[in-house]
Amino acid sequence: MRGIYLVTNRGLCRGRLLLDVVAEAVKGGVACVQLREKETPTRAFVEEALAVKNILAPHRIPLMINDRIDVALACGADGVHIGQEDMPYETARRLLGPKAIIGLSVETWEDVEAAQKLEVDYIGVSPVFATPTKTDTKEPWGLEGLRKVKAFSRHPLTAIGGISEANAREVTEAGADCLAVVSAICSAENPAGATARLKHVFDEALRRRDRRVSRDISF
Ligand code: TZP
Ligand code: MG
Repeated sequence: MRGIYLVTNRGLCRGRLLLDVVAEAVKGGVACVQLREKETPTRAFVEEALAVKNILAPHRIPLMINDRIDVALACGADGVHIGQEDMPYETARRLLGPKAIIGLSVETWEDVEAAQKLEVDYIGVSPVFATPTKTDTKEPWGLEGLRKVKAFSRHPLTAIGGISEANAREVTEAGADCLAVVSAICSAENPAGATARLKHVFDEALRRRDRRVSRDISF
């Protein structure tokens, strides 16, 4: 999976319905959506997840659920994103099965090393930059940290934290296979346009990166 990865935050949608923002992101070409609900009661979370799935499924865009394996199972999501303090990867895999997409946040170098032994589908490099959207984070990786993780890890990288149109190019060049954003889409005046612009910057940077890699291989 490569592209723009929307992580939702209903509080940052400027009073708009989260479902409308998701639908706009789809119009803009989003590659994946993670529903992240920290305070929503379980029943409402499941209902919201089913509604988001209805928007995404016709476009074959994967729906990921943050942290809650039960909600993912209940709504038939494509996968879950787990953090270092959430359910252990092995347990999540056992519950969700071999086809589920499982992403794991890495916040330290030890996390990156430990993830090498796990069959996760991607690691979430978190946070790349400090961000007001989530303040209980560890030290930001920065672009240098992201490059180091890229050189070492066998897993695809989803970069998150402070990513915007202004830095999307350098984050992609540093090794991100997905750019995960909250505010750059949820709080955008035009979420479809914002998604499309991020995707354009990402696609261009990825093309350059792929060309560089194939040049390095052929010489
Ligand atoms: N995990 C690490 S940083 C972050 C999450 C959920 C928030 C990213 O938000 P933004 O607005 O894209 O910086
Ligand atoms: Mg979590």
